[in-house]
Amino acid sequence: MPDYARDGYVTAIPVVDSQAAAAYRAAFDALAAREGRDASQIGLLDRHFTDEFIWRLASHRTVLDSVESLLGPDVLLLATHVFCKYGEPTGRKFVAWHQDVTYWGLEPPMALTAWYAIDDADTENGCMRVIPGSHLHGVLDHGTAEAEGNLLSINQEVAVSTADVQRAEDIVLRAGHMSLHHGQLVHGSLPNRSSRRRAGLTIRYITPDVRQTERNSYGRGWRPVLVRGSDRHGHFDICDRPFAG
Ligand SMILES: O=C(O)CCC(=O)C(=O)O
Repeated sequence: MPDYARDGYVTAIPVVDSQAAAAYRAAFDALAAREGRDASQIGLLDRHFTDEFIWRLASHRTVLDSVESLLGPDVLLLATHVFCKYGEPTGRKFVAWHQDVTYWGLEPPMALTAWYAIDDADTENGCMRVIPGSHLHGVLDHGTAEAEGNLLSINQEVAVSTADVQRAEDIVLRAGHMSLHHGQLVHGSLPNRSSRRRAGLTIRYITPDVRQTERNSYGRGWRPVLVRGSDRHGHFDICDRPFAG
């Protein structure tokens, strides 16, 4: 079983039961139908401010309890972002090997991502894969991906040895479950070779001692929301909780 401190991730954490998972999936189906296929792949950024079901997941007690057990009592929701790969046997969309925090402009460069499975995610439909222990080497230099179809914001990619690729772990998740990974863990995902969609909601968290010293890879400042404890640092203009409860 992976250990967060040693491996940089934990996985197969149940968040909601299958009925609630189906309801969240239906809410995403409706959002994706409204936004269209292209936007739904990687364009749904920070929709917790406008789409209540995303806020409900990002502030879900079970998610936050797990996050708090790793980050401590004070937690800021930094961002949410859907990664959706539609099932197409010849599809090329993939996520190149990378670390989350490299281009986020944070100091210290520390964050944690919860990856909530909207759909079942498995090897065939391009689940996330991680290189255990790779978070222990600090922030790594990234280059540019050569292969076409990288879903990352600035086409970044970190070089990874064959030996590391061979020991990568697939994060197979049932809808309604989540994994958590360290912001410096090297991870990515292969194209979806199935006929099934693979959508996941990434939910990014930081602690309030972290500050933003540069713009992020979207050329903006972050808009954090306090979701646990208190902010005694005041590094950010904290946004209001977008929905009651
Ligand atoms: O959903 C994926 O395939 C990759 C997710 C990811 O790269 C991330 O959480 O930063």
